[in-house]
Amino acid sequence: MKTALITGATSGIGLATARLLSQNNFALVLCGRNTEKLAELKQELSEVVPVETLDFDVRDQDLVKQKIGSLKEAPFHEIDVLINNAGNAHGLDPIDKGSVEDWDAMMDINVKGLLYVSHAIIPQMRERKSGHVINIGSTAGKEVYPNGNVYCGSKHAVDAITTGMRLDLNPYGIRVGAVNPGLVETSFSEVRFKGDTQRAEKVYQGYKALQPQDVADVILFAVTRPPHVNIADLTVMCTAQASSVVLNKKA
Ligand code: 8X3
Repeated sequence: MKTALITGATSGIGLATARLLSQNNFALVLCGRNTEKLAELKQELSEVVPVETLDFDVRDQDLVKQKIGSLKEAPFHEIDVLINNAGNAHGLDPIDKGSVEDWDAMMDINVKGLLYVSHAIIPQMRERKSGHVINIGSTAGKEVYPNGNVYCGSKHAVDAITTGMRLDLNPYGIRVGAVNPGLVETSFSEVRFKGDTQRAEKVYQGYKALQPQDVADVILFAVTRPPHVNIADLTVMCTAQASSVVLNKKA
């Protein structure tokens, strides 16, 4: 049985991935900020596989280190698969009108948070000369769209960091890849628009967006390939979407 650690496991893509991996015999370390949801999830999924939960904000470097360092018992002490999923968007404003707090949040969570978690786990993978890291990027990491500025910047950083990780960890036989989703119907837009539910709902109206389960299917595929196969970079969009800026709402 392999052990997977998932950040941002209490909602959206992370939650769907946790459920799907539990059905596919992965022991799970589920990480998030919402302790209540983590507890519920532990109760639900530990009926199927061993589950441990860690509550931390990926922005808190010391806490990340401490919580991940507390995983001492089998099967949680060796992380075979790290899924760096925690991330979000704050605001959708032109660069001259953006808020510095929003920029900080996106860079701190999407970029630095991913690095803190990776920093806490990669050494054990290197020591064992095995492991698999999946970073959840975005189509926004491939293409910049109007008003996406800093969010797209953070996801472009994830894209570059994924390549960097793959290069640097190659000597140790550690697989590194990215899954880059386009529009996925989650609380993503509600967070981006700070609880403006109407504006958030509009993002997904008039076409069929990807569902979290669709992305979880892709992640499962990536983490269940034979040892000599590494899905290095995979972009997934809904059929209605041709790029970050071309969306056929009638499709
Ligand atoms: C989420 C997709 O198009 O809102 O990363 O940037 S998009």
